[in-house]
Amino acid sequence: MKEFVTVCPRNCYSTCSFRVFTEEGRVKRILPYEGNLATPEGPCIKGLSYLEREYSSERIIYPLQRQPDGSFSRISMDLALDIIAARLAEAREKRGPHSVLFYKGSGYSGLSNDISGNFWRLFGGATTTYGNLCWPAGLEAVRLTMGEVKHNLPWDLANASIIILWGKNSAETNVQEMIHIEKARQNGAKVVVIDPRRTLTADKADILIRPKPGTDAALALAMAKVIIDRGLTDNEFISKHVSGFEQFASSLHITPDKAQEITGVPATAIVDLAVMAAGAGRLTVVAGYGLQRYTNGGQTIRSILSIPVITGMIGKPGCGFNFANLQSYIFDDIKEPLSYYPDREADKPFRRAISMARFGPDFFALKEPAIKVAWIERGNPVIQLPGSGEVKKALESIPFKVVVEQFMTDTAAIADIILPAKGIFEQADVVGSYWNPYAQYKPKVTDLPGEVLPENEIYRRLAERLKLPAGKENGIPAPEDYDDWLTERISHTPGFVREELFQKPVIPEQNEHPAYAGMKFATPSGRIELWSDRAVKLWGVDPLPSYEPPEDFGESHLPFRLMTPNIASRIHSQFGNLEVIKSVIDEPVWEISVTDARKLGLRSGDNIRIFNSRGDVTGRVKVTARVKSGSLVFPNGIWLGEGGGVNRLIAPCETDMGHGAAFHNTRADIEKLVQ
Ligand SMILES: Nc1nc2c(c(=O)[nH]1)N[C@H]1C(S)=C(S)[C@@H](COP(=O)(O)OP(=O)(O)OC[C@H]3O[C@@H](n4cnc5c(=O)[nH]c(N)nc54)[C@H](O)[C@@H]3O)O[C@H]1N2
Ligand SMILES: Nc1nc2c(c(=O)[nH]1)N[C@H]1C(S)=C(S)[C@@H](COP(=O)(O)OP(=O)(O)OC[C@H]3O[C@@H](n4cnc5c(=O)[nH]c(N)nc54)[C@H](O)[C@@H]3O)O[C@H]1N2
Ligand SMILES: [Mo]
Repeated sequence: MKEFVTVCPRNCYSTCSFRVFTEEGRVKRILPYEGNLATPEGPCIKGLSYLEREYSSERIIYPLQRQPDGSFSRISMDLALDIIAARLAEAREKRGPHSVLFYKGSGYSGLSNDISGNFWRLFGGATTTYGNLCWPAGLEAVRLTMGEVKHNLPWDLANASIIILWGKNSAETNVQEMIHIEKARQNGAKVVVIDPRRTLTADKADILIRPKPGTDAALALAMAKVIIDRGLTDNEFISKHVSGFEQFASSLHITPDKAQEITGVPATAIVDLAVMAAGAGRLTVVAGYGLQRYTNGGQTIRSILSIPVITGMIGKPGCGFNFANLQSYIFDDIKEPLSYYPDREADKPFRRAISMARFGPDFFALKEPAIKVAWIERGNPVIQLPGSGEVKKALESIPFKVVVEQFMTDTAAIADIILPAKGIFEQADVVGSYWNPYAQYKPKVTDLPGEVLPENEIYRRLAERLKLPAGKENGIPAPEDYDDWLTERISHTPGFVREELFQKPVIPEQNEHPAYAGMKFATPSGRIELWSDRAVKLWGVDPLPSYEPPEDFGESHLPFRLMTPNIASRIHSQFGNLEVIKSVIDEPVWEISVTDARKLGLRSGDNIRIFNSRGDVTGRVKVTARVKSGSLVFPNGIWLGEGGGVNRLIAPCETDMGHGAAFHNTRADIEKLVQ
């Protein structure tokens, strides 16, 4: 057997390294790779499932064309590309390049993703999306405050004396982090989870605090008030490195009693947690992404971040604020704040952009040119975007749609032509991460099956047909030039050497650990900014961290808040179709608290309809003590045919900063269906 070290390219914190063994060109075995200190125990069940995923009989490995009766038939790659090129040429000629929509999701991470952008620029531009479904409110909050978004190495958690997992469910979404949390516990650390749900992570914690969804800023600001009122701040750190502390301190009006009213957390617990955090010696706050998907999400992250800041827990081992570590996140330009802005200077001639979070309404508000061709890759917008009912209608209204996919997803199902997408083992790439500190090489391990082409070759062949100058020099390399292109691309990223990176995972030489140890903050003042003029200027929010109740979009009368978190067995809408995953999970259910179930006469297994002004879905109930009264919980990423489609209920609305999606603001009601 041949052995390779590779990496999982999914959009996941962990970005696990693992070893693969091939025999006769086929992957036979997957084992851990201990050389990556962040993920020494190897991948989770999803990583192991690549043995099935890549060879699944359901994988699309030939181009498919929609027939008049709605079914799909196999066509040759040449014919598929001829048809697509003709439609692209026609749209561009008649209405200009903005009549083509280029939509990319988060399904694959790697430097090769650049190539798509290179093609569309060469094409003359396209209509694209701005913002991001995932994390931008939090990224922007950290950037406003600290200047950059980074944190200590994952295994440094073992040095903390208190870890607060604030709205992060590591046991499901960053399984590898639990290794380091467990080490910390063995070293005597206390682990606190703050989550409205009792998660699998909470099961491993010492303390669970359950605020009402969307109220964490009130909790954090009350804690900051306790810390300041009791003189538990690090005054030397503040005077050297923090700006806006005086204004921040005098703005704090949420007392623990008031916070109890807002959050539902007992005032005594708030005081205890504040005193414990400030006295920890080494406090690491690990904030997740769920709690910033609210209309107050950015301000919530700024409020939580104020706690390690005023206690001086920055730039030291075992300390810090872990939201994202972009020090090895080398595969796109997300470090560049301007990339969030729809009118980004460099892109102006090329693109017209609509908000990802408001895709449906923005799409229907587009003026000339109307969208005539859509190109969708790496994403499943038909079920993953908020307001997905309208999104589906919008996409269906486009006369010609190309989807580059591995499986017959709900988005692929509305395509006119599906082009098969490459698998994880079939092309070399370099994968960064927002948690794992290593940049990692992903070697080509097996050949492409059927007529699958990697995106660079799809684009190169299309460029040829459109008489566009593709080639390595224009960032669309032919297969034989691809490795050179990759090497060249890496050489643009400081801190990486090809030879080293192609051999083993590499921590970039400029990786700062502990993060901010040099006490340099790339903010306008060069200090940590509790007061931020940019927050006002860019986003129109309060210059200081503050609490605004989450919006209810005129539906405060609906009794339930909808929570749609991620689960261990999937990455969003991926993996759930595999037999190995199906064999270990139950059907998705709507979790409801015991109190609410009693009130409504519901028992586990009952069928319900969940509805609000945007639509309805039906599903089965599970009554559980893990959910708070007033919450309804259903995972995101479930396919329509499996009873998913929860995003139909969700308002297409942006977060307060960063152009994120405020998924969790949604309210809904339920009714029991007669069995
Ligand atoms: N297995 C698996 N791993 C994944 C993913 C996956 O789909 N599956 N997705 C990857 C991606 S793209 C992302 S973005 C990350 C996301 O992973 P996380 O950062 O963990 O985010 P979520 O699962 O969205 O939410 C985390 C927790 O926030 C809680 N929460 C929701 N609202 C609030 C609130 O108002 N206050 C508080 N305190 N907590 C709240 C939820 O109950 C949930 O338990 O995971 C990555 N890793
Ligand atoms: N209600 C609700 N909705 C949510 C969220 C939530 O918390 N609640 N979370 C949001 C978040 S954080 C995220 S990140 C998004 C994720 O939503 P998306 O970005 O749409 O990601 P996935 O659902 O993972 O779908 C990615 C698709 O890419 C395909 N793919 C994989 N590899 C390749 C490749 O190499 N090439 C091509 N062309 N395709 C490939 C996969 O087969 C898969 O169908 O969902 C968001 N939606
Ligand atoms: Mo995400």
